[in-house]
Amino acid sequence: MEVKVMKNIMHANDKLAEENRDYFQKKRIKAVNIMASPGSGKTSTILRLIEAFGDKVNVAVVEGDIASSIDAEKIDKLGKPVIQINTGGGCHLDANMIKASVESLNPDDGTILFIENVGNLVCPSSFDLGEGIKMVIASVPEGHDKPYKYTSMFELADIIVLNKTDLMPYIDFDRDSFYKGVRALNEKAEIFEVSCRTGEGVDQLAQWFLDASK
Ligand SMILES: Nc1nc2c(ncn2[C@@H]2O[C@H](COP(=O)(O)OP(=O)(O)OP(=O)(O)O)[C@@H](O)[C@H]2O)c(=O)[nH]1
Ligand SMILES: [Mg+2]
Repeated sequence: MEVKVMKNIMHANDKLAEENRDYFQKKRIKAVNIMASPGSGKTSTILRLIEAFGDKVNVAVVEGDIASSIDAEKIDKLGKPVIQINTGGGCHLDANMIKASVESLNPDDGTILFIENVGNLVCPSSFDLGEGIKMVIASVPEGHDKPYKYTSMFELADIIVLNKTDLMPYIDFDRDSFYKGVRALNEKAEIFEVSCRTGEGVDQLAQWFLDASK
């Protein structure tokens, strides 16, 4: 019985995700589902990318958190359209939440829509939002073993960002092991190393998004 209920939930979500995907395609909106641990640098990466894009592309943001509007306020300060979703305990966003957010944001054609999912490396990977790009952010202080432990995240990613590279000298992070773990699951994902603190690597990441949104 329990399994049946879960299947129904997933079916309903997938149906709405398909509707979102159609809408994004019609409007040439690049929706980016950003998945990562709490504190890995999801919001920092969005802020850096907005800065790097300048006026080259329209950006809108959906912020997902269990509580608070802290992240949305940071985006708002840069003058970009943003909606904060509070899941009230839920560990992931779903397609219905994105549908409602997009109806309210009404992004222009060609917008890059960043969707910051709730911080964790498990639940968000199971829920299709209708996005065109899945971005996973890992950060140096989390350790190089994350791809070995949280496989589905890394398996599904179109793009992987390794953030906080400025901390590399202080952390026992084995870069080769990290890459090996990622590549065992996912041969195709683009991997970028960045530091949102120093800005290193951000321009290359921004260019990837500009190319992807053409
Ligand atoms: N040293 C260093 N700190 C960083 C970097 N990127 C982000 N931080 C810091 O890491 C902390 C968390 O960054 P956020 O961008 O808020 O992380 P998040 O993934 O959005 O966090 P949640 O929304 O709470 O899940 C902040 O104190 C940032 O200043 C980086 O490249 N280097
Ligand atoms: Mg955040």
